[in-house]
Amino acid sequence: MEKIKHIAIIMDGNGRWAKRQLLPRTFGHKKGVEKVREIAIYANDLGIECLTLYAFSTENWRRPAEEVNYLMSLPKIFFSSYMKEIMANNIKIQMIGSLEGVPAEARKIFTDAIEESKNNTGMILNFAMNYGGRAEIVKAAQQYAIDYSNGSAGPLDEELFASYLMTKDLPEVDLLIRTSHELRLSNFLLYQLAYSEMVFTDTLWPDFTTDDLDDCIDQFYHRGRRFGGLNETENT
Ligand code: V0D
Repeated sequence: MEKIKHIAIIMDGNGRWAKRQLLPRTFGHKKGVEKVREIAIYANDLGIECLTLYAFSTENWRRPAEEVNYLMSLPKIFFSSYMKEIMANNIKIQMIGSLEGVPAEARKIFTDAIEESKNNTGMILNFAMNYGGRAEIVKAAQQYAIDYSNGSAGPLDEELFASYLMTKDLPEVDLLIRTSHELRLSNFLLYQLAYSEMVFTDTLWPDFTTDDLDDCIDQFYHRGRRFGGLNETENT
């Protein structure tokens, strides 16, 4: 079985976790940030090439202003607490989606972290920020149409189309994990998840541990991925 290169996680359940402890939702997000550190360091130690985290969706803007403001303060909390450790672990920060609408301070913290870590050669810690899968596909189609009409692109196939996506330089997503028992994709990585294994766990993101990540990875290796073809035990 081929090695896992790319894991994507929808980090759901921070609000629910806080509610259960009768704490404000922001406490759940704060705890969620600590989990980003723990899981990223661990995934890098495992030799995972890329970890994509769905941090903030285009739909999250509709939450109460107070919560959105708090979410916008998280990059500062995260990078001021952990950037040293990220650098010491040779982790490279990247993002997909857009920083449009993000307050200037948060945007700068993010772009500085990307710049500072750009020569690191360990795991890519890729934040999906303001990301929407349909918007990504539409944008790719628009850009291809422009390139085709001015002669700079040839006929379209799957590989060429993938080169118009924001994940163009990343390995295929092998495993998608969604925490907090929501069984939806919520407009995340629609094109990229075509052949991914998916693990949905009841664990809330602030409770998610390195053991839970091991469990998800075990599930991946215990499912024979067939890409629609036949595997070794099913070839008669
Ligand atoms: C903690 C899921 C938004 C659980 C959601 C970098 C993990 C909340 C952002 C964010 C985090 C805001 C502005 C920006 C980039 C990202 C974010 C982190 C964690 C750590 F420019 N939510 N969020 N960033 N969490």
